Amino acid sequence: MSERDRSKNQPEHGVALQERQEKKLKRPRMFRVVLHNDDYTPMDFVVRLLETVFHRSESEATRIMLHVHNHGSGVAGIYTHEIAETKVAQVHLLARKNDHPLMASMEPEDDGEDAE
Ligand code: TYC
Repeated sequence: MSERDRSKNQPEHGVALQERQEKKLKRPRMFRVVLHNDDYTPMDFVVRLLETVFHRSESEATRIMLHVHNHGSGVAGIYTHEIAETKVAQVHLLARKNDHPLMASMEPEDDGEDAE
């Protein structure tokens, strides 16, 4: 049983309880930003994009690019809905500006809660 599950059954106190009850604090839903392979976008363009838009190190960026190249798609990063949307838009803008067909999409992360 996870720490989070255990803590559900235990009394909270002080500010934590008050915030949870009054402000309904919940973890935001998170979304994977997925890059898709194509035959034309240069590998070094994808690596630079992973470094600049997704703040990946050169070795992480290279690993992710090669994963996409070899498997068809791969996760560039995991963000809240608004940030994921912005990242997808940035990928498409940068790609089109440079005449590359690179595609990105977003998909919901499992929230880790059991089914009701
Ligand atoms: N397959 C591309 C090539 O061989 C490289 C590439 C990698 C393209 C990842 C898109 O999301 C991508 N030049």
